[in-house]
Amino acid sequence: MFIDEAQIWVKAGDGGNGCVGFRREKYIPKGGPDGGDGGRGGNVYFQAIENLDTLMDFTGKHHWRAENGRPGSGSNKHGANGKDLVINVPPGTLIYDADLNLLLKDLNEVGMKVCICRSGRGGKGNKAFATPVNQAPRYAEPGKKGQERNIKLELRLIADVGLVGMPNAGKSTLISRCSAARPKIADYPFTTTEPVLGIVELSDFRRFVMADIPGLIEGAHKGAGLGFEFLRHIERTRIIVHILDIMPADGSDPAGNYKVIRHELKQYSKALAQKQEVIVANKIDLDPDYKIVKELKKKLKKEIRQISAVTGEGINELVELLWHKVKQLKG
Ligand SMILES: Nc1nc2c(ncn2[C@@H]2O[C@H](COP(=O)(O)OP(=O)(O)OP(=O)(O)O)[C@@H](O)[C@H]2O)c(=O)[nH]1
Ligand SMILES: [Mg+2]
Repeated sequence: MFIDEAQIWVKAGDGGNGCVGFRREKYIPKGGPDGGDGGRGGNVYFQAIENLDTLMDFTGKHHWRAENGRPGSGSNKHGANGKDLVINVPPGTLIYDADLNLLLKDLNEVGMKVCICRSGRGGKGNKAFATPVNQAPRYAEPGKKGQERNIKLELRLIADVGLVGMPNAGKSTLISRCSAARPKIADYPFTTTEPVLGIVELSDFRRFVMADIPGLIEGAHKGAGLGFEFLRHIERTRIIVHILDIMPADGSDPAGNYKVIRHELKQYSKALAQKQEVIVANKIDLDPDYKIVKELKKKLKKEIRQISAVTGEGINELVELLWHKVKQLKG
C-alpha cells in the first residue's frame, strides 16, 4: 500500500509554570522570594531526510507533541526546557495548515527543516516580580501555551527511474509487473495518457520509484503524439529506462525506433539526453531463440537487457540493476 497524504495534529510544548518560593534557611530569616522560572516547551520541526519515501509513518499516529517545559522550583531553579520534536518526512513533502488550507512549506530537498509550531515560553518565578514595595510576591507567571496545528502532509513523489519508449512498447505492462501501479494496458498506441508512478519494492525493504509516461513518437518535439510534455517528469529522474519493442506491430525496425526516441529526447533537453540510460528489449517471449535481440545489439553496439513484461523473464534482474544504479547515483 502506498500512502501519499496524511493528516496529523501537532503541538509544541507548553512553557513550564514559574514557581512561588521563599528562601527558608536556618539563621536566615525572611530569605526572600526564590521561585525559579519555568522552562520553555519544545518546538515542532519538520525535516526532509534521505531514505524515506512514503508518509506511511503517519497512518498509525495522528498526534505528535513536543515535550512541555518543566516548572521552575525553589532556590531559583530554572525548569528544564522541553525537548524539540523533529518529525522526519521524505523529501518532496508539502506541509499545509489543514484548517487554513495554506501551504506552509515545500520540503523539496534533503536536509531542509522548518519550525511549524512555536513552543510556549516558561513563566517567570516569583523572584522576578519582587519590587521595592512588594518584596515577597506570592505570585508567579504561568507558562505560555505551545502552538498547535492541524497539518496536512502531501508527498509529491519524485521518480528515480523513468520509462520512455514508443507507444505499445510495454512500459505500462512493466510498471504493473514490478509495482502496485495499475495503469491501463492495451494493444493500441497511447493507452497511457497521464504519467503514472509506482513504487518498486525489492527484498529487505529496498525500493525505488518508477514513472510510466505516455509513449513518444517521431516528431514529438513538434507536437506529435502525447508524450513530449510529460518528459518534464522524466527530466527529474536519475535514470531513463528505454523500452524497445522487439517486434513492433507496425513492422518498424527496433533499432530505428531507438534512434527516433533518442532524437526526441535530445530535442527536449541536453540534460535529458545526457541522463544515464538502460536499454531494455521487451517482448523477448516473441523471440525464443534471441535472434532479433542479437541483431539489435549488433546494430546499436550498446548493452541491452532483455525482458518479457508478460512472462516476467529478466524482470528481477532488471529491477536489481536499476536499484543498484539508483543507489549509486543517490550516493
Ligand atoms: N508478447 C508480449 N506482449 C507484451 C509484452 N509487454 C507488453 N505487451 C503487450 O503490448 C501491448 C502494449 O502494452 P502497454 O504496456 O500498454 O504499452 P505502453 O508502452 O504502455 O503503451 P502506451 O501507453 O500506448 O505508450 C499490450 O497488448 C501488452 O499486452 C511482452 O513482454 N510480451
Ligand atoms: Mg502505457
